[in-house]
Amino acid sequence: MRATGPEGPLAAIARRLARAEASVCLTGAGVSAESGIPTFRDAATGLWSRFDPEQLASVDGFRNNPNLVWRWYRERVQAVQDARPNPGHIALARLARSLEGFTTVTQNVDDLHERAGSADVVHLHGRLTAYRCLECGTPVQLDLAQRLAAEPPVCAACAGLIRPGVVWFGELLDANLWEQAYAACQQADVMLVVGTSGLVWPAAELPLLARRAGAHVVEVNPEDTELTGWADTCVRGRSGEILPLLADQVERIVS
Ligand code: BV8
Ligand code: ZN
Repeated sequence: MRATGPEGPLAAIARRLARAEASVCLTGAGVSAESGIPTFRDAATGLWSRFDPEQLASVDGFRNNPNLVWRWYRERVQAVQDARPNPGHIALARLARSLEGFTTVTQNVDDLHERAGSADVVHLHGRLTAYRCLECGTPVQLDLAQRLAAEPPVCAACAGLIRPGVVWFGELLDANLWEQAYAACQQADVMLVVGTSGLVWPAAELPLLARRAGAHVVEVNPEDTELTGWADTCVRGRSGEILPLLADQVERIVS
């Protein structure tokens, strides 16, 4: 079912969520867009608009030009530092408090879900706050000054370069996190898919898995995406506008 305005299907989605035994939300860069964090594919401001993802978000890219890749991440660390959770992040934390068995899975590496109050967020693609040695894998804690340094620090144990703890293209996702996300989608009665173009695999497979396991899949996005075909309901609009309305409706039912 497609809907143009947010007021249409939200009551029906809220009722589904309220009676669901388990529900899951998959978010992408779009949920952080209204916090001022550029998405990847927005032509004008998109992070990729100036660079090729393989050139930046990959081991080879980092090995070939560590300072360029480090500075790209430094830009994002600063942007996230300056950003605040938007009403969309806050609404997802509200839903998690109102509903039994609500799991938040994100492709984002920022911590805006956590800063909005979401707990146990499954970060499929890692986090900007985690760092480790490219060579020996030793995890390192970096303070903000170190994360904003002009060049990557080096490992105390082996003098290898320190890299961001994110999943780069061509790298495997953490098996445990993938298992958590997979299980949440298999068990979900309702799946919200918010702010993702559905272009990056295997995360893009999750809505399909949920649907095949019987979930009602809801897409929240201003435009059609690769995942629109798998959605039962499409709510066209910005997450910062739609999700608070949905959380209001759910809170009215469950309170
Ligand atoms: C892997 C961390 C096994 C780093 C990221 C199968 C088919 C095709 C390709 C592959 C495949 N399997 C593997 C691949 C290769 C690759 C891949 O998928 N490539 C793509 C480009 C085709 N996948 C991998 O390499 C994965 N690893 O599969 O391992 C393996 C191992 C070896 C060899 C083969 C396989 C690892 C992928 C992880 C990459 N790391 N991030 C970093 O962040 O720098 S991906 C990165 O891009 C993000 O994490 C995110 O996942 C993705 C961006 O996607 P979105 O979040 O959707 O953002 P986007 O800008 O695209 O869209 C924004 C959306 O928001 C839009 O729809 C827009 O309309 C909407 N929006 C805008 N404003 C709002 C809004 N929505 C709501 N409200 C708003 N206000
Ligand atoms: Zn090392």
